[in-house]
Amino acid sequence: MRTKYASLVLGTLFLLGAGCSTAPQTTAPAPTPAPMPVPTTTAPTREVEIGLGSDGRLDITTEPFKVRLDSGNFYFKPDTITAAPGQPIEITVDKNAGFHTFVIDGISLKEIVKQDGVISFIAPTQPGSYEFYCDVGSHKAMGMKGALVVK
Ligand SMILES: [Cu+2]
Repeated sequence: MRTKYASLVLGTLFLLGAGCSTAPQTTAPAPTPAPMPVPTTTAPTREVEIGLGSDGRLDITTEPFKVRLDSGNFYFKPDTITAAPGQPIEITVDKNAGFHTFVIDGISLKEIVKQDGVISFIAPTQPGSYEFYCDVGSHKAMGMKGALVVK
């Protein structure tokens, strides 16, 4: 009984629908198809550092820039390190006397300087001069500072 009633309703709906189709049709614009999902590739990614070279052209640098550093009371030698934007930098501490740190605020770098230790970081992508210094006591005021020049 219940099934019969349901089929009757469906039949009525069908008839109503058929009736509608005989009415003059308005040409509605076809709905725009949904954009196809772009398949994600699972190709292995390789990280590269990208910056603008001094000539303004795209410069891709992957080789770390190696620096040998002397850290003493109270100096860093050299006191200027020049690197390309986004270039990996690898500082090997050749000599260290006393307890010192190597800090660059602009990139939140703070490392304890150790004899024969390596300080690795990525140069900022924004060209400019970034101060590096030792934040122990008044070492910075006594001369333990320098500049990382990114250009
Ligand atoms: Cu120091």
